[in-house]
Amino acid sequence: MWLMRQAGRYLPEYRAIRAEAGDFVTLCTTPELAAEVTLQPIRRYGMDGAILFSDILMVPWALGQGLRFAEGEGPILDPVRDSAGLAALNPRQIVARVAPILETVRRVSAGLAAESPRTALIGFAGSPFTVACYMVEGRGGRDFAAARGLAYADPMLFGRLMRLLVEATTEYLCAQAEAGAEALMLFDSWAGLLPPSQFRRWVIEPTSQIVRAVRRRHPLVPIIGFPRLAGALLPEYAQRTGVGTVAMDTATDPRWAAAAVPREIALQGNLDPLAVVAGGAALEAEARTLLAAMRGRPFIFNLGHGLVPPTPPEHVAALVRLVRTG
Ligand code: 1CP
Repeated sequence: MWLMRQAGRYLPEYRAIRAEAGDFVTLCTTPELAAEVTLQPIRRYGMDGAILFSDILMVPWALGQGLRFAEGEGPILDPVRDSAGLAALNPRQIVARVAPILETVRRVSAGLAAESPRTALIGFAGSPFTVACYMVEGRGGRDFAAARGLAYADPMLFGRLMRLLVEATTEYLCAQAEAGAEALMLFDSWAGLLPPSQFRRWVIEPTSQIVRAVRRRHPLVPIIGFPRLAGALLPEYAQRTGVGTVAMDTATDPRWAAAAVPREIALQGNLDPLAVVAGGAALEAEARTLLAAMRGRPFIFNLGHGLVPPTPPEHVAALVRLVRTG
């Protein structure tokens, strides 16, 4: 068991370190602070997984794209929309530029060995499509029309951006494994915006390429894929990408997924983060229904999306107790 965004603004000890760091990119690139924030939820709850504290947008940052997080507005990037923008990105320097993040991985790895040796360290990256959404749009959003529009209007250019991201993401994930990450997760938060033909081309295909390339170098590191809002395409994603675990979003019926995804592939998910905000009987009922649906299968208890800032930390503690004791 672990929870997406288990480190973050709902924790007072996170807010204290965040204030000390000043801005979010500084927090992600200061190993001492990022390692501390990664370990905070482990100390509080004893989760089975510690997810590296970083962000999927650190790959565009490492490629040289301008990135900042405006207070209350989310990420702002200098949009990449033409070949000049693409040419300004430098995939060769990726491992050097992410050196502080790899140092965080080494520190967390040492910290877990000392404090919580049974907790697995999970490294991650965004999947190329979701990262491209932010790179082209230049900001967060709901429909990423500029990015999806570019994929139709100039598939050559969009394809070049995707190939660059496949290469950079592969190098980045392998470097995390070499620094001590024991499992890797690919977040494709906006995969569900695509119609099936585009989903196959921009989600399944690049994800399979990354999984194959990472496996060649790290055959034993488990890989979790999260194609959010994939809907009926979830089983196809599970079978064709080669991931060992598929993460279900909140909208997925876990009983359907248990029947549709082959048993050799583990499932992860998918409690509604708002049930954790509510707590009490509602939280307990949802958690029990999920556990019952997953009985007898390899399963990683998690949420269907990240914890939100209004979550009371004691509701997370109650959830951990319930999942542990059944
Ligand atoms: O302190 C703050 O104000 C920053 C809030 C925050 C946090 C805590 C951001 C900005 N990123 C993170 C950490 C983070 N992000 C982690 C590690 C911590 C953990 O899970 O415990 C991970 C794995 C992510 C991944 C991430 N970042 C995703 C994929 C998962 C998802 O939520 O769908 C995405 C889409 C992002 C982009 C991003 N980073 C931050 C924000 C506010 C956003 C969303 C922007 C938007 O689209 O509006």
